[in-house]
Amino acid sequence: MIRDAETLEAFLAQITRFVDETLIPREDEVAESDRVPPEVIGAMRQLGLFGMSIPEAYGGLGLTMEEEVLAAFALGRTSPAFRSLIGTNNGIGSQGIVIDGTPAQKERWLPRLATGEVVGSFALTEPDSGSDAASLKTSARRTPDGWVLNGTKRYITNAPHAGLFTVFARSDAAKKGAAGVSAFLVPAGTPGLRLGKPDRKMGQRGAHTCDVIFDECHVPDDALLGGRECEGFRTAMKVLDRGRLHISAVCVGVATRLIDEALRYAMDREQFGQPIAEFQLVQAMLADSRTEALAGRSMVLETARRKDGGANVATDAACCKLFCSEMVGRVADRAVQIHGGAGYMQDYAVERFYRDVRLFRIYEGTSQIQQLVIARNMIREAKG
Ligand code: COS
Repeated sequence: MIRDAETLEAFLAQITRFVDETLIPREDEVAESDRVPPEVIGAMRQLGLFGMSIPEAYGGLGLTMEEEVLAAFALGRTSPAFRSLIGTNNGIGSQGIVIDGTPAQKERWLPRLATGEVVGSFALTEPDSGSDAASLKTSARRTPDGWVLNGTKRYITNAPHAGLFTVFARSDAAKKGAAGVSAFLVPAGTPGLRLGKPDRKMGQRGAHTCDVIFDECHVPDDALLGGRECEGFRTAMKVLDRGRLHISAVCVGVATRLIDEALRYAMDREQFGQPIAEFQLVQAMLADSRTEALAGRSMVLETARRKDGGANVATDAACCKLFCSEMVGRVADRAVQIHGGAGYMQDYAVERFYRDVRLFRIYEGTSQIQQLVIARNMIREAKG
């Protein structure tokens, strides 16, 4: 439900201009230096990009899901490292508070997350708990005035920059699996919280992850998200439903960029006396990519609209994440193929994107977890 078409159009045009004029020209620099320049972060803050999904009452733009995916299509046209920086504040790093936070927690954190003054991070994964998120071992022990956290979180996006961590920990050891998990809001700098070394990743240079280690880390009572014990796992799942739709939209945006790169190259590059775009086998790759990107775009928009209408889209968000992340992998592969030897060289953007997009099939739930969620929900619905 787009509330104001004219304002939205102006906002999207602004993002597109920013992507074309500021972000795309600096992609190589970011990949080489492994760092997004501070002035670019400043410009992102100015545009309100950190607070797209945070309600207006707390200083965000309060975009609907449909508006947010349209913005993500536009932002996806550049290096995912830029999007990653604002990704957690719009998604997994803020939505737990938006969905389940107490009024005081919202007041305290959302305005600063919306401006980007604070970067939010989502600490769920652990060394021994990835896809099986409910098996997490980080513990939360009750004290007279709060909780003490112990454990290690792994591959935590934006942890090196984060001012706030939403941490999932087992607060009731007697309850097995998901039932014993609570969520805590832990500010960076809390004694007992420290960061591991930055991870050395395959791609998405400029976006950073690392371990977050809790060693007798004491937090007060009001750090418990929503003030409710043992609700953490459900919160995590709700946050991921929304996040999966956003990531799907980013995949569509990246696919659009890759298709542009492949088409431009195919029209310029001549072999056998003509541009390779004239060859039907190259045309087939271009056409398949365009078709799949359109399918992805359509399913993301449709699901976002249904979510805005109040529907439960857990299954369809998983369908979108499954299809769009796999789709952009195929599109990136074809883009490299169309570039031939050049596609294997770092001088061409497709080489970098090929590595960058690999992560989409893994984080916020692997493709196999999406399949599991979809099929389980189908069976559940059929049973009534
Ligand atoms: N919305 C709200 N609640 C949900 C939910 C959703 N989308 N999905 C599950 N829940 C609830 C369930 O209803 C259940 O609550 P009740 O016991 O009150 O019924 C609880 O959460 C546990 O759910 P479930 O039994 O399905 O948990 P499982 O351990 O069997 O598995 C999967 C859940 C595998 C789906 C989950 O662990 C998962 O998503 N894993 C991937 C994690 C992930 O994406 N990691 C990426 C890192 S974060 S970037």
